[in-house]
Amino acid sequence: MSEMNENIEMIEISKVESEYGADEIQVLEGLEAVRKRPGMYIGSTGPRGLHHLVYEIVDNAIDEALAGFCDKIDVSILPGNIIRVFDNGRGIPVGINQKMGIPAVTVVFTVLHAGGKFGGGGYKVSGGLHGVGASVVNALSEWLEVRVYDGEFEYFQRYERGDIATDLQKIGPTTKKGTEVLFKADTQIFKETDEYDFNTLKVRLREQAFLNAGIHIELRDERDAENLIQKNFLYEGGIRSFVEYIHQKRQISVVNPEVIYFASANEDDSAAVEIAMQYNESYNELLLSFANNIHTTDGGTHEEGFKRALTRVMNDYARKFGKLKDSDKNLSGEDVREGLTAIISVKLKEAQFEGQTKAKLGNTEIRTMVDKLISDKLAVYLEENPQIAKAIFDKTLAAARAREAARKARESVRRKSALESAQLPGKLADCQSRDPAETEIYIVEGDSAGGSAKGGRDRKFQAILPLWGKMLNVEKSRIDKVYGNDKLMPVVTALGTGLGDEFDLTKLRYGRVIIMADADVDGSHIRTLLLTFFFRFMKPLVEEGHIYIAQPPLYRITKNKEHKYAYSDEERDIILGGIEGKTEIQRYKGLGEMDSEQLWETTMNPESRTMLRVEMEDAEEADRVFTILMGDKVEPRREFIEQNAKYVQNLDV
Ligand code: TTJ
Repeated sequence: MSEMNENIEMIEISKVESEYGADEIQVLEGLEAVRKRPGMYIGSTGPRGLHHLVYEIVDNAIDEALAGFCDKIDVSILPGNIIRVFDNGRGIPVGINQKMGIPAVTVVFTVLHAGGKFGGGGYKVSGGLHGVGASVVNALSEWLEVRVYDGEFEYFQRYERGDIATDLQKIGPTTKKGTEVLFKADTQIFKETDEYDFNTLKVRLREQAFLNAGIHIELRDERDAENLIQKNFLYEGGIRSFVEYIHQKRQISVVNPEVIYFASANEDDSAAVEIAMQYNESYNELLLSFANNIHTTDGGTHEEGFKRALTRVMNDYARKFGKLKDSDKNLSGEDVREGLTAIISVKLKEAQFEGQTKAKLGNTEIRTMVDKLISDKLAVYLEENPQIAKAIFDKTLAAARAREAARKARESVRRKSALESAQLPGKLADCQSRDPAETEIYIVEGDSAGGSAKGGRDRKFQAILPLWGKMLNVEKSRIDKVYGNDKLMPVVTALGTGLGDEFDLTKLRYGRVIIMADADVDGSHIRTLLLTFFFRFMKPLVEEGHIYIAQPPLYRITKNKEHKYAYSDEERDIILGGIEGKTEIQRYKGLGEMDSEQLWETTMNPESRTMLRVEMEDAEEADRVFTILMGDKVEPRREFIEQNAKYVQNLDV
């Protein structure tokens, strides 16, 4: 202990104090901008922005791992929602940065847009380029502490709301190596919440571990001392493991047993491409693309190159080996991607992100590079593995035939509806207004509930469509089945948008589409069916927040002919606790038990009702959820129900 104390010395910065003071003013101005307009730097000050802080810091540690100097990253949520990130790399340099005249580590945390690239090293390709940097996190933290261990000494500095609170201190000798950052998000900025969601961090860090093969990321939730949670992610297989994981998680059988994997780098190592792909028995395509470890949700040149080359290689092969006859049409892009899960990960020096959300890759050289990789390698792979090629082509050719059948079905429906002059379904009780800004349609299961809804609605803006007919499990169906389905077609006609490739949101006849079903197993089934259907074939409806779930009450509590309604067991108990004397409790088993007036009052009147808006935080996650919901396995369905609250957010409309 005493030995340690002798070694503690303050870093001498008095010499540069005056210069430093001048720099400081500049620095403060820089970070003030972040605090003034946090949204510009982290997107939002809601939960998303809050979690972004963690990603931003972790990105720096991943950079160090990509540079080859670190193989373990620890991320912990500590009590009080303090985040700790540690990497066992070289440690952020503590020497005086020539340009700024202050320690490099201080520059990293106090100068806007300073990356982690100081002095030698220089990464070939680096992630984190999208990052807005550690200084932004610092600016938006009530406090942030950094500890650097360079194998000889430990250093420490603390900041408060971006300001230097303690100058860089040399704490004492150490044999440890690495960088540790602790920070507490500032509740003056994150007014909505400062609480981290373990699952959100888990999903993101797992993804990063898949994208960076061999990096060990450990996530711990230490907020509840009695219930410590820990997850470890380390995938030697990288994105191959990612594809395997997706199929395992969704419990879909695969067509080619081994994930197909190709990789290449260009000559000067300024760009690298990796692709992992595997076909499965479903009809869904899942293409995930990343540039510098950033999920490019809007695709871009890497996806374009992949799709173009895949379609070409598959057609060339099909022609060469007689899978297609001369008279057959070419396979379409959709055909060759049906049931395909593919991950494309590119890393490049100067990634250009385009579009409104900056989630689309723009570098044109990447299109060529990905195209070439697939052209070179996939053709060879298929020729060398004829068994696998056969399994894949059986599937692809079936997809092509089904698409042709769907086209015919669609045309026949069109012809019919042209004859019937696009008649609305007979059972639809339409509303008077034609303005989607105010109209809503209730899709109601069951004829008696439909009757009550028709009687109780405000016909000016509320339309009612009772559902009847046979259930179709859309998860297991292609679009051609939908055209012939007597339960779903009235929904399609009533909404007016068309579906699939032809979906047109501007034709939507009602601004709110409200699913109203019983709070029992059958009701839950119809809700799931409709949600899956909307997700699969009318995705923008979900994305743009047009889908709602009505919330009918579970109980009616009566005292002296006065009624109160409870929408949960909890609410029932609260109401009962506040009433003295004799009460009568009715448990509603179905919507049909309510008369028109009750249904209006409890569930349909915008003044008094509560509805859930279906949110699609993340299409990919939602897709997974829907797949699991409609699968046959019981376990993942239970898991979904436990997490359900995440996707459906409470909303008073
Ligand atoms: C830069 O080049 C010289 C050796 O150190 C390199 C560096 O900056 N490494 C580094 C930074 N490792 N870890 C970080 C880092 C880790 C965390 C958790 C947070 C931040 C901002 C940086």
